[in-house]
Amino acid sequence: MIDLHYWTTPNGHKITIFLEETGLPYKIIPVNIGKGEQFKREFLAVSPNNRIPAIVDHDPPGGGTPISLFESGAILLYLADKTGKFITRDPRIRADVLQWLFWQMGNLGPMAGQNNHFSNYAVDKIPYAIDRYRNEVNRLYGVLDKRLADRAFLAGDYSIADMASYPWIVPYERQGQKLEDFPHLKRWFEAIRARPAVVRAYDKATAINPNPPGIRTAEERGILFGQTAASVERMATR
Ligand SMILES: N[C@@H](CCC(=O)N[C@@H](CS)C(=O)NCC(=O)O)C(=O)O
Repeated sequence: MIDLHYWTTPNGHKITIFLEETGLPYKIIPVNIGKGEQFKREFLAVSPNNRIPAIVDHDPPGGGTPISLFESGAILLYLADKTGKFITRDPRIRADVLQWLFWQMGNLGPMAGQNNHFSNYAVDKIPYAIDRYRNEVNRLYGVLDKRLADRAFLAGDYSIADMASYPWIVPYERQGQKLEDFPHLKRWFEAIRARPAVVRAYDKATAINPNPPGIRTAEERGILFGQTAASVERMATR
């Protein structure tokens, strides 16, 4: 059994998609980041970066004590290696999967996160910051579109590289992007969206948090934005 410390955000969806695709038994432990649950001591013990997702695998390969992991890319890679699914041993294709997985972790995720912050959450609408991140996300969507022009998936067959990027394309409207501008990305997006496991993963999210992402309340803003090194000490009392 895998414990999945999860909230209903793109980085959380990556892992529910994988788990639904493979059928590995798992239990969701909701971590409502708008309420500050990412600062609970028991969560920080598995995720010292106070971010979801994180897992605890109670049945790790080779047995022994449970393995806990944070960082969605590391989790996807661990689970793919554990199951032998959605990654290959073929060294060339494996290298391709890894570079597109790390590309998502280092580029698409962080830039789309900042884009969402400055375009949607920030009270002060700063044109320079909005343009900077919207343009960068536009560039990254273009990189994906080119990559997908002559192949069905990012690296070989459908893999953890696709599972990592897909949830960051779902909110394309909030990202200020038009899928029509990226026909290959659009075809890939629609193919993944139609997968039954992906539908199940997003249905789970809606069941846990029926409120779609929108405006953050003043209390949520206080918890989520403006965190410093002192925040963990201050908040980790719950
Ligand atoms: N690089 C990390 C990023 C995780 C991350 O940013 N998680 C967000 C939700 S998508 C979070 O937990 N935020 C809580 C907070 O900002 O306090 C990963 O991919 O796992």
